[in-house]
Amino acid sequence: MSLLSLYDLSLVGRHDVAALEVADASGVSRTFTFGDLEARSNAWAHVLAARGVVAGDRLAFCLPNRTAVIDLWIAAVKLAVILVPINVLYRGREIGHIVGDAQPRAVVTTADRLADFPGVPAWDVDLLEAEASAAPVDRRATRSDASTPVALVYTSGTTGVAKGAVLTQGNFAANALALVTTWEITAADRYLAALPLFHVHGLGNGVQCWLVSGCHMRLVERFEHDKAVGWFEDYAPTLFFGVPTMYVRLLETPPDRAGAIGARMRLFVSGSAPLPAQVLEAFAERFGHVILERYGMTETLMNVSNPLVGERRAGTVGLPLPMTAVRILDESGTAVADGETGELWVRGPNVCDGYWNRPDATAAAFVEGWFRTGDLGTRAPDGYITLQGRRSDLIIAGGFNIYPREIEEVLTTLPGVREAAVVGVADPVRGEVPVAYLVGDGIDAAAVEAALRDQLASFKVPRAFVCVDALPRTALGKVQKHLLPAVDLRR
Ligand code: MCA
Ligand code: AMP
Repeated sequence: MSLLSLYDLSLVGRHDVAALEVADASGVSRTFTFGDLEARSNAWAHVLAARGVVAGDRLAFCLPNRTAVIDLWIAAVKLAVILVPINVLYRGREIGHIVGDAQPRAVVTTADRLADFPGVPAWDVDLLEAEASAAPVDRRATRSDASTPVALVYTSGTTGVAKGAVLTQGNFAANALALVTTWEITAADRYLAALPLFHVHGLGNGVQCWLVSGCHMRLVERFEHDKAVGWFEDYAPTLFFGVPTMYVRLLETPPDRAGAIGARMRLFVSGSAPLPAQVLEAFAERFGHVILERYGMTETLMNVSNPLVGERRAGTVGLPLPMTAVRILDESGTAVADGETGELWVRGPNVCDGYWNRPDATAAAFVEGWFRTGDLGTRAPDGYITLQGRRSDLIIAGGFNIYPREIEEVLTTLPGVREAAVVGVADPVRGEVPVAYLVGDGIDAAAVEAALRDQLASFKVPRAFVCVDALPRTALGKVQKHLLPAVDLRR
């Protein structure tokens, strides 16, 4: 429980200050002050209320990064509405699950995707924007506090079924205050926002640190590795948050240009997936900055971070953030000794209250106020925490999470496929990519791939399909994925 609500923190007293620059798809740049954003979000609040949206309603969005996501977010805070972000890469099956579970009042999306949300009203974002441009701009606010839910963010469980983490205004406020303090983000910073706003890395860390610090933000529609260097040169950011894949891509920058970018930067932060030590080292060599790695989860926002001042230790995620407590426990719930591996349990005002509609999953994940992360780690005698993998077989590709079980379930519905096992294979750019092993008769790999592309987000489609006679199993029938034949995925 936190004493702070997001509503109290955002947009206070900086109305004349330049806040945001957004390049639309045609490359035309628009700029806004915090006062503009206050007025725009008020107008959006009027528009949504006129369409019947009330406090406590869920309202989904499936949008690339654009100003409307910011307007929607601030308007949702003002109306005490619960936003449900949907990954733009999701397809029918993934969308159907989220919409069925969250029961949103509507989904805000682009005109080309209006037909992708059966059973729920789909609202064209351009129409809403046009309505907002003619709406009143006086503040229309519903009383809310730290305990008011503001986002329902779906994250896959070990069962392959995504669960909605109910995140409150207090969770986001506490997270932003911890990060702004720890990473010393001030109004003088310039933040280049290239992370998708449908995940908490971009939304919780990026947008909230921007609003709370009052710094300047440039929002791009999505990270495009062939344009990224140009953005750094043109915008001259001081702050960048990314996933390891983005840093791997940035290593392609010629040394002289990388050096010039590094000279103007203050801080590069990485998270969402492990940052390989050699990437950290190569990046330091090229850009003159040691990337600051931190660790978080959708359910908890950020938990642990390397320090701004002091050693940023390669391969570790650093020390618990202010207000967050971390315990490392063995299977029996006893604290392990320094250097021993155990599961990370966390507690703090950043941690969500539970899962939407899932009292069973909530009860399993929360024990006496502590959240069981499912991540395994060790603590060094000086406090630095190193992640050592997970209790489940989560695959992280480019910072997007993939649960093998979900892909295996789809695979076994396809003609000829009797059994399937999906594993993560190391990839130099994405970190890991999925590979499928199939048992069956007359399997047509191209048809299997096409069927998966139709049903699942593109990053979940296995990079290779390997037919095997049988899956290696234990005496109890559990698939021994580590015994599957290796596959060479050289690019
Ligand atoms: C990727 N693609 C996208 C997007 N991102 N399409 C639309 N919008 C996007 N935002 C698609 C591409 O069309 C392409 O599809 C494929 O993904 C790879 O694209 P490519 O340009 O080759 O990208 P890349 O250079 O490999 O980089 C991928 C990426 C992306 C931009 C790094 O993976 C990404 O945005 N990752 C961030 C994920 C994230 O924010 N995670 C945070 C989760 P096709 O395959 O069909 O060609 S929150 C979390 O984990 C916790 C809380 C934490 O700790 O942060
Ligand atoms: P999500 O379900 O998208 O919130 O992903 C959260 C998971 O990403 C965590 O439980 C970790 O397994 C992983 N993760 C986040 N940050 C890091 C990091 N710095 N290093 C390794 N894994 C990470």
